[in-house]
Amino acid sequence: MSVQATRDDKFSFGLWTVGWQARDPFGDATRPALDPVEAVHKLAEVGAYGITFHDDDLVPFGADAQTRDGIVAGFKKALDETGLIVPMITTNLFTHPVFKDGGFTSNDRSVRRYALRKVLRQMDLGAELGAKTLVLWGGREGAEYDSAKDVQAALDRYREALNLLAQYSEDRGYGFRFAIEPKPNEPRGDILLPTAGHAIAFTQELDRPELFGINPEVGHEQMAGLNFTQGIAQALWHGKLFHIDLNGQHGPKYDQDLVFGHGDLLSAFSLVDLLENGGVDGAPAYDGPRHFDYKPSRTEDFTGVWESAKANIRMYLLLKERAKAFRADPEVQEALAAAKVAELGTPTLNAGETYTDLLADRSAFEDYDADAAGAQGYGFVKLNQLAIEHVLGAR
Ligand SMILES: [Mn+2]
Repeated sequence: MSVQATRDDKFSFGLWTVGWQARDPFGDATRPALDPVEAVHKLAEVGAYGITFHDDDLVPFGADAQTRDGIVAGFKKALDETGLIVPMITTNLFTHPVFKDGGFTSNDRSVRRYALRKVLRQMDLGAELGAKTLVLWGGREGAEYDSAKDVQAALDRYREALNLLAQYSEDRGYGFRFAIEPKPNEPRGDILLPTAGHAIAFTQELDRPELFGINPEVGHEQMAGLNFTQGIAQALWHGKLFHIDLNGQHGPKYDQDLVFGHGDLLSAFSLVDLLENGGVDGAPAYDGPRHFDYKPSRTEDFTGVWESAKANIRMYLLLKERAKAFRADPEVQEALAAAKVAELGTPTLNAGETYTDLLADRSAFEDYDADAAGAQGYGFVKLNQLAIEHVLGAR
């Protein structure tokens, strides 16, 4: 099947994904460092429209000003040459040992002040490159031991930090929107704001809640045993899906960061169906970057790295095509109708109906045949079988 990415597909990759040297807790790097300029050119070739990065992905931690300026200039030149954009930036508050107890929520106040300065500096660079979204992955914000962290105080400090970032963006006219990326654990034993739901609730406590949403990642929610598609649907419902990280994961275990669709394929299908067809009248429900945050497996050389980058894009486009075919199939439409899927869109009360009217409606209760309603079949299995047959290309 021929599927070709265009800029309108808005595929983007983190510099840290294709640039991952494949160090893991048990083994050394299996690949050399990747020049960010080469990453820009290669990603443009495979069909990406954007590249994203942590400050330290582009400029090594602690580099002097002259080195930094030279690297940034080279990177900008590559962006100009390829037309790639930087839709999102993020800050590394996890690699250096200074952050071993977190950035914004370290028990050590001087670390928290340093973390804020590091993010403000990355916001300056991001704004210069036209980025509109700042992702906040607080991988070190957490604890291994309940006695070691006052979680309520940590949330106060988290809020203090995020309010400051929003104020800075407003005062400088940067126009950032902020997307919190939840993860339940790894590298910390337990991470603060562990799921999409926790993070959405937290945004409501900020000074400017409308500037804060989430950046859910497939594998992170699945590590917690949660249904990713359902989490995305709720984020959309709250107006909080500011960004999305696509990858693959096989259930609750270490963070696998596989190619999108190489983990739970059926969940990937329902996710793409939601993103592409779940809006009003079947329009896309989400128009932001389709951002791949995966890791090319440690077994791969650079040929494998670029094959895996292409695989992410191809998986998304194939699933998009499969979802369109699913929606267009008359038998699926019949099964959807039999399953009353659209009926859930009808309000439970009539327009203007009050509880007094409901209490007066004998057909709703006194004369209602609950046994007959309880005996009906919904036909959900048949509908799901049709979905899977479309995923398999059997229809
Ligand atoms: Mn991520």
